[in-house]
Amino acid sequence: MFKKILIANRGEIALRIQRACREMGIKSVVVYSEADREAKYVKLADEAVCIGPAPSAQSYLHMPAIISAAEVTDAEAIHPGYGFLSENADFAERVEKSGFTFIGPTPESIRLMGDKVSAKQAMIKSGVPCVPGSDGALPEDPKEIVRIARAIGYPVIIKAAGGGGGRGMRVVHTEAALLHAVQTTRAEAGAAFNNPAVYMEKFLENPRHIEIQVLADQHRNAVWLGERDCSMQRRHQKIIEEAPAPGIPRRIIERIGERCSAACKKIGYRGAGTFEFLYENGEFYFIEMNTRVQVEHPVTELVTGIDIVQMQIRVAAGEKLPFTQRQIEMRGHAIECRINAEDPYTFVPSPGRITTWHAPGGPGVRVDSHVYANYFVPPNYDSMIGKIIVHGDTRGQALARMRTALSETVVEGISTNIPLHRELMADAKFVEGGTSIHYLEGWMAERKR
Ligand code: MV4
Repeated sequence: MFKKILIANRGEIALRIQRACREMGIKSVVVYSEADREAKYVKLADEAVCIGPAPSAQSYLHMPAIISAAEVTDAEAIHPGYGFLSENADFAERVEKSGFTFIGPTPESIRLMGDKVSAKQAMIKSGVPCVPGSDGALPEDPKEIVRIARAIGYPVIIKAAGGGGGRGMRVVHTEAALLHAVQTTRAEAGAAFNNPAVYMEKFLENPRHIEIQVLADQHRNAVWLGERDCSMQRRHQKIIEEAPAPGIPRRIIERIGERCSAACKKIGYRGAGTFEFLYENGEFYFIEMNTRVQVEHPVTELVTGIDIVQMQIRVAAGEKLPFTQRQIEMRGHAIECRINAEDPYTFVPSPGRITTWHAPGGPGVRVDSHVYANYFVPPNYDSMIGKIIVHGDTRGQALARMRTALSETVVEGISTNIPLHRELMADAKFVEGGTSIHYLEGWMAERKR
């Protein structure tokens, strides 16, 4: 096992990874920008290295600074967390070429999944059901494009191969709008991702976003750890996640979970990963794979009892997964609310000094946060200041625990979205379960302040 790991990230996930290291007897080095000097995880780390000024391009995205920090501190491995460089194949490659272990998949896997066209082709080959669409990237020939769209049937969606997470897509409802949409998406994709390739899918009008968590080791073992329902989102920012997904029959989930673990074996995947699906009318359709630990991983940890971050570290060190699929049991229900420093009505970020911070507690309540009273939320990064995650025997108990937890939470000095979460935990449709990806935006349009 590693003796020392460098954590190439900030915020709550830097603290989360540090806690995993500490429990495993591994020393941790954190890197931080000048804006994060007073962050708790910087104070708590065994070692801390300042890697540059506040703008992430000059700090958390600056590969040479991070690799130098690993060199001067004698770290053996680098954990990228989520965001920043976590899904950057070039970074993974440079980490490994510099003699460190990248805690994550191989650069080849990251590259395969980073290109959404090659990802989808790999999934089709591996038996994972995908959204019906073009066979690979769209050709240049306009006649061919029209023919493909007719075969799929309108509405269709044009997506950039280099996009993902909601970037670089365009819905097309009629043939009259098709070619212009393809052209525009191509141009934007070329500029944004340096890759003009686009592909086409049937546009699913009212799906849910369900994802499957997987873990794989370097010995061809792979398991799936259940699903998460991440449909409560606004502008591709998830705000509530839960496990299991309400109302989906277990046999359907099991069938798709088995397909995901089989695909991991087939492509030689290692580490933690997430298969993202759209779920509509009882069917799962693969859209993308994330090759990192995700913000919402704790809901899976609470229902499985498995520490996903520790598992990432163990499999990166070459250990075998310490359990088989049959030994994984899902228990109860977990819900996560992301706490953002933002106006609860306008969603405008609200950085600044936190004057009061009272975190909730009690049975089945977990708080993953790096902030504290008198902490200054810097304006330079995303606005998430923590997550409240609850677990209960049933979804009803988890909801009740979340309501209590939210009622106990006090944050002063900045605005947060806690009032929004309080309203949503009382919303009849959310409480019923099974809302689609469009529910939150519709709810907000109707909402009264
Ligand atoms: C789709 C879709 C409908 N049909 N693909 C958005 C993010 C990216 N991961 C894929 N996305 C979508 N792809 C087809 N064929 C609708 C979305 C989508 C979405 C997906 C997941 C979560 C939130 C979303 C919000 C709007 C659109």
